[in-house]
Amino acid sequence: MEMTLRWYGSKFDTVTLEQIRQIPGVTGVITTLYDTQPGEVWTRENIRALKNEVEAAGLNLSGIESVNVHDAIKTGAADRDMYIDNYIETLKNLGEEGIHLVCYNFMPVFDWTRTELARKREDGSTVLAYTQDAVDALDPEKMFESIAGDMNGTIMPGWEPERMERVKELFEMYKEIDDEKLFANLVYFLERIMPVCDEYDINMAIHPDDPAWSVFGLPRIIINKDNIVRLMKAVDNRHNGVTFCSGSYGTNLKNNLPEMIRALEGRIHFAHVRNLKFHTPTNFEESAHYSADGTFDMYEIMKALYETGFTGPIRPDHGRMIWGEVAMPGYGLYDRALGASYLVGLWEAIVKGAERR
Ligand code: DNO
Repeated sequence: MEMTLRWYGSKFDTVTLEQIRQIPGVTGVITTLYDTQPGEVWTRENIRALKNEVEAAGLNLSGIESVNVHDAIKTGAADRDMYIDNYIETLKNLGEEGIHLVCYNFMPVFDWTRTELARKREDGSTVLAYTQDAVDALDPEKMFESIAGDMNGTIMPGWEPERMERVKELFEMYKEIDDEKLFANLVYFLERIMPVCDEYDINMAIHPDDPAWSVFGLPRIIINKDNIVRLMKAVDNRHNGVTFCSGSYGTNLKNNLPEMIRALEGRIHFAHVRNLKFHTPTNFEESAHYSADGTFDMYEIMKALYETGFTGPIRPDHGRMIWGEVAMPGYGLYDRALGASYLVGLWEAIVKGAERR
């Protein structure tokens, strides 16, 4: 396991590489080329520049989150092969530059969805939160405005203004797409990219849908054990793998997280580990990472990763906003640093406990 933090690049992040390097146990960052649009080919020069910048700060570039998948691929449009060719070119360039982990998602229109970005908790911290009632009351086209007001002047991945300007058009594109078609389009995409992943040893790691159910009537497929195991079998190649995100799969309380980790043994290449606090099954907020602050048993999650031989990067995920920090909601320094330290501590205890037995 390698502990990492997500970093948005010097142009977009309030957190610096120098700060990240000072978090005990954190040796790498997960990042992306934030200036690119889905469908564009990433050049080797740009990839190398990013890598050099990270390495000059004494950190590893441990993986990319995300190389986003163009909607033409997700909807299986007539021009999808051209976009898949571009994706393959990007993977090849990443491979040539020595990068072996790519996180992506296959969510239609909206990436992760929250209804509040600054819900106040009892201790005065603020957190991202979700209530189904708020989603049900909202016109999807207004979703962006409702999110944008709370972004603290930052641009949040998945909620880029260029993308949100096209919401109407995007909904139109997905009109005929149901879960089965989306699944078939995902399999088609994976089958086409596997040869380049095999050649360059690139682990593809699909991020689950967040929340793990359909929003605004859109299809959502990466939501539970059965579906993700089905995907692993449909394209049965180790390079077709998973980003295990406890906070996303965990939105559905029916998902047993340690059990899912065990069912995905050997296919989890990347883990996002965070906790949620539920008020009702469809009203939850993102708590501190610490088990007792939320609903999940973080020890059991880390132990399942350890026991299944997980060796990839882990990152703490969305943190609370604490100590007066102003940053991208969920992506400040302080609470993610606390989360990373806590997870590193759990891991040390698990490893030593196992070694002494
Ligand atoms: C939210 C993130 C997601 C994730 C993408 C992966 O904070 O977990 O935006 O990065 O869905 O492609």
